[in-house]
Amino acid sequence: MSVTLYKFGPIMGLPDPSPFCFKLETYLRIAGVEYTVAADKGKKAPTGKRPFIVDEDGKVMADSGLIIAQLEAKNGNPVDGKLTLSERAESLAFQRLMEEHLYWAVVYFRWIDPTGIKNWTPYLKDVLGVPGPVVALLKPIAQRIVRKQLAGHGLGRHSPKTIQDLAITDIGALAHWLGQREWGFGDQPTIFDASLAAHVGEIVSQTWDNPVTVETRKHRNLVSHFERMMTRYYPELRDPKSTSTGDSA
Ligand SMILES: N[C@@H](CCC(=O)N[C@@H](CS)C(=O)NCC(=O)O)C(=O)O
Repeated sequence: MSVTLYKFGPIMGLPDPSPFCFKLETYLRIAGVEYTVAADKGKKAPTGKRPFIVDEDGKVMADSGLIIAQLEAKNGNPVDGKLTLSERAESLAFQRLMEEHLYWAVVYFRWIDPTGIKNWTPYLKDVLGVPGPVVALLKPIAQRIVRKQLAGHGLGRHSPKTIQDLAITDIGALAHWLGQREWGFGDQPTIFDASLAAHVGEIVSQTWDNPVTVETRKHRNLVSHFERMMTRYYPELRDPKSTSTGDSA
């Protein structure tokens, strides 16, 4: 089985600026699902969000979590199959923490925080897949949309300091829970690890600092986990001479 993956594209030493694209691609690599990254950047996602995939039968699937659930079911649960129901519940709860809460703080610090948007702007050409002059037109529109999304979520109604503190609290909980374990559950990475590496990676690989990046980098266990995942699943990004894209462990 081979699928076509629609994502944004590599940036800041990461496979993608979106933690959802990063998580899904990592899952594909953990599970050994063959995939190609779509060259066509313009194709619209059914939900309007990336990632999405098209399978061999032309079936379009959207949302990283739903795609992973479908691929897991189809292939006999190769990645999370060994987890107990209680472990799956923990994994899900932490993914929700990262994806439905921590993620939005990162969005705030990229798109709205004045230092963030200043440093984020040079990447927009690649992220949005448009020429430089179009970025100038799209940036205020994108910022307006993001502001609305943050207000709708609720996080954006807080002060920058509160958003920062909430994000740091999430990171602290993740760090405390992971402790000195190599992986979230057992002796192999699972979907939880794909999600953790993606969210921590987006923060610690950011090319500019803010209190959230600074505090996150202090959690050496989270940084080491991210680096372990990168070394194992993205050797080509760690060592540009390597061309492998699979599990190199
Ligand atoms: N729950 C979705 C979230 C995907 C998502 O939020 N993608 C963002 C990038 S990080 C996106 O495509 N945003 C474009 C937009 O909102 O217009 C998933 O897990 O795939």
